[in-house]
Amino acid sequence: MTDTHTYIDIIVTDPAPHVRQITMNRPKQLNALSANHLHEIVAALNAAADDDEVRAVVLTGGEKVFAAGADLNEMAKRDLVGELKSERHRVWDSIRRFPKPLIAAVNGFALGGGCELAMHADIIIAGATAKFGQPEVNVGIMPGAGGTQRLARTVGKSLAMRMVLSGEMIDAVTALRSGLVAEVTPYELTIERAVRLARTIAEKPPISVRLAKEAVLKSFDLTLEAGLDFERRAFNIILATEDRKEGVAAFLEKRRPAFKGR
Ligand code: CO8
Repeated sequence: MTDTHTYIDIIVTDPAPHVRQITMNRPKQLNALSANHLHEIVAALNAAADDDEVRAVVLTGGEKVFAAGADLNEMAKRDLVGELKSERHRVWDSIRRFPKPLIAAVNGFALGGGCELAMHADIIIAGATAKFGQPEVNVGIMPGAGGTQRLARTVGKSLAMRMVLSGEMIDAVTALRSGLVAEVTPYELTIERAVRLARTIAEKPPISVRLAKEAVLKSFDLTLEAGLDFERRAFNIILATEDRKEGVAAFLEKRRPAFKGR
């Protein structure tokens, strides 16, 4: 089933079997994340979550920019009272809770909220031109969508501090070395590689993938003991699936498995 919503700021396509692609498309504003833009991304993710045909999602932007952060025209109007009443955090929570594999394919700038959005993905594939940064201090604010927490957990304290306190950007090679991204590709191949990876993941048993994603994410929140406990329970749940029987049987019978997602 394709996504039948009408969008203004994003383009939704199905580039491969079981793979959905969400392309941010506000080129004049460098994909700045306005409230509508973020709502559309969440609507598309919700549609992908509800669609059994979709097993992995690629989120990408343009050639020169993934996303240049919060929309600074909207930011100019934000104040404390408005922020306290705002439901904005729910938008980010929805992205955080997206249950299927989410791959960010990043070319060009991923700045501020754009870098934070990329970090909400499970895997980041970066084009060689990618630049990541948390430049909020340059405009008198600080990261507000998880940048301080996710960056420190991902690249370590020193590099996170450098980026958050100075606003300096890092290039794709530094992002790879620091573990922010999984792979660097020539920029013209970034989306193709991300879709291929999504396709590989989409061929795996969906329940295994879903619980494995959840288990890896738990490692950011839980103690090792609690995380191992979660993993053990998730593993036991998977033992009850038809796909587990099919996977092992196919291996022993030397054929390709046909996973059904149950
Ligand atoms: N918001 C609104 N418009 C923007 C933004 C933005 N974040 N970034 C660029 N634009 C607009 C520019 O105003 C310009 O518009 P116009 O053509 O009408 O003058 C157009 O996009 C092109 O921009 P530039 O001319 O500046 O393009 P350059 O190629 O020279 O520079 C840069 C590209 C380096 C990306 C530069 O545009 C830049 O530094 N942008 C701002 C980046 C930034 O500071 N981002 C952080 C914003 S704060 C934030 O993200 C806080 C997150 C908090 C929670 C998340 C909420 C979503």
